[in-house]
Amino acid sequence: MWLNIKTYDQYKDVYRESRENRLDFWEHEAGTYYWRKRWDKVHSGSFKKGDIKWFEGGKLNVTENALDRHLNTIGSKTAFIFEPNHPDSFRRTITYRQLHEDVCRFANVLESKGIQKGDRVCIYMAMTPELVISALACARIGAVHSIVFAGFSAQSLAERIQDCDAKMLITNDGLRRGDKHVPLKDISDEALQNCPSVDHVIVCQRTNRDIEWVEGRDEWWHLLIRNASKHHEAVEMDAEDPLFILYTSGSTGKPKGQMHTCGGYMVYTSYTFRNVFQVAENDIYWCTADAGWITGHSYIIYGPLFNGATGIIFEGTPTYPDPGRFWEVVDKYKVTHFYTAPTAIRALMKEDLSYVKKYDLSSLKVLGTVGEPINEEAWHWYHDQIGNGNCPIVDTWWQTETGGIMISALAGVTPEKPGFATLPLPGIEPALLDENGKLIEGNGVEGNLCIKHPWPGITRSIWGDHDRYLETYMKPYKGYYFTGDGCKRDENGFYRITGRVDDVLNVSGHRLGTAEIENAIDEHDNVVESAVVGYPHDVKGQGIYAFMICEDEPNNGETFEKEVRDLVTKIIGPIAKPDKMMVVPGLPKTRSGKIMRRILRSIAANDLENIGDTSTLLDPAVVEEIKSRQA
Ligand code: 7RM
Repeated sequence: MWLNIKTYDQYKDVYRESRENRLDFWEHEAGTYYWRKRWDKVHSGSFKKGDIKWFEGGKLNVTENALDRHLNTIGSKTAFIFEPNHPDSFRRTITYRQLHEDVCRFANVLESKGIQKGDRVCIYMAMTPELVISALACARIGAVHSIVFAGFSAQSLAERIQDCDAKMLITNDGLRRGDKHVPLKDISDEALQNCPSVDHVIVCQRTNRDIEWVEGRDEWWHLLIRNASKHHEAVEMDAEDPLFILYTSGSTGKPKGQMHTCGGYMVYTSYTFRNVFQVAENDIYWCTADAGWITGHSYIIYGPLFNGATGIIFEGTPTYPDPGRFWEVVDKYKVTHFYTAPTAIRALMKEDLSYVKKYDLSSLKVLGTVGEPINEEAWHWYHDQIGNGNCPIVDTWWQTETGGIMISALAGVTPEKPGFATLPLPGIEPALLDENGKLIEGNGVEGNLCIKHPWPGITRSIWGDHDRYLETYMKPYKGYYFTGDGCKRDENGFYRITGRVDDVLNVSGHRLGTAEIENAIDEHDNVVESAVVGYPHDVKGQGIYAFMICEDEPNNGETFEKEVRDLVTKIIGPIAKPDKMMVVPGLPKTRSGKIMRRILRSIAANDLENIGDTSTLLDPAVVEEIKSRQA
């Protein structure tokens, strides 16, 4: 029987059991899936060595668990409801049986193009069912998918394709999000000029705009699937074979390709989805994330399908055609579970309440948040106005690296507390450590959040750079996994994530490295050096503030700022554009040349009184000059 925790007492019991007998706990959970061959060893490896394995020797295909297994029981149940960008465009529902057929067809197409087990396939698409079908078809043939968020630029796309040597790119002619049009095929063409590894491009029609065509390389999705068989025997995978790569920003250098594997990721996303959201048989579950992020992977695609849930794939935005869009969709489909980002809540609570009141939201049973800390004001608005005061809110803390939810209330089962992710899931043991690596025990404390023991969903490596994996996660606190987040544990043992303690920004729930943005800004001819920090922003959570040293003082400040914004958009994408900029004569640096970001953060937050000690700086006068420019 699948574990489905239904009471707080049961949670406490299961948590204790999982702690006393961790491997039995995971083995039992894994035993509920369809394995072609059972594993030889539940778990091996450690954080110290960074060689973590789960269910080694087990053979499976995740799509048999997401699709085939359901055919005899819920084949005619809706797997996905597709809601397009514009409410008047064509919408459709897809049953488990249809989805299975579509995935099999496309798996045959991929194989006919020479894609084999282990090959990488890059997916750069609109939020439509074809994106999900592409990912699942890769999983079915054992190809490793790398989904790239369709808001990234040609250069970012190229970088991600090159890093994993993808052989194929699947894209759309274009997409519409809100009133914007994104020419995905044009962007892909530009990216592919520098990607010799790609020899096939499959284009799925979405906007019917004119596009360039490379004969022999490009082919239409709809023509390819026409003659493809709807039967496909899933390729047998080892539990530890890679399932996908997903790039995420870190504090230094280029984005890291997080590598997730078949067996552990399946067990972990399925277990967490079931227990956190408590979705019942006829519920309608809606996660508003984009499939280009880990939330979309784990809680639009994989977790819900393993559990046979009905989910919504939403192509649009919270504010198009008006700020009532989310609530209109909730009303239309009688959504029971709604999972979104705090930034969306903060943006919508600024709008007139009539956009909420116009719709019947009484179908809602559970609300969720993810991606960043939620402030109490937004929590209460969500709870009162959207949940009508009677829906539990699950504030789910996790990361691309963790594969699935780690700290969260279980909806309606365990207690909630505004601003707190609350308690760890059974199987997960958080630990707080101080700067010196000392374990902080007891309650009412604060420290750097680490995890004590490996769990099945953890990323196994950074694609092509295992040393960086060890450096980033395993070395900072020996014997622990380091999350990069700061965290409080209150008197009752509830956890509150306070934000990153490294140079990673969280802008509207999007994770961005300061170094990446700085590298982009430094490409400007007139920029000598730059430093990027976050500052509190009432909708985005964090805004981006760029301090720049220029070769020549720009004669037109506005033109210069626009050039920098355009440059960052071109190199990374619009999400990384600085909100505020300042040209400075110098940056606050230590004698060893390290930029003192703490000082820049205070200035960016306009917290000029609390800049602190500047005596260790190479040139303390720089700070006075920057302060006077800010004022
Ligand atoms: C799922 C996701 C991970 C970072 C993480 C945190 C922050 C995520 C919460 C949160 C406070 C939360 N993956 N974060 N969830 N902070 N409360 N419930 O977002 O890899 O893109 O980002 O996001 O800083 O380290 S991610």
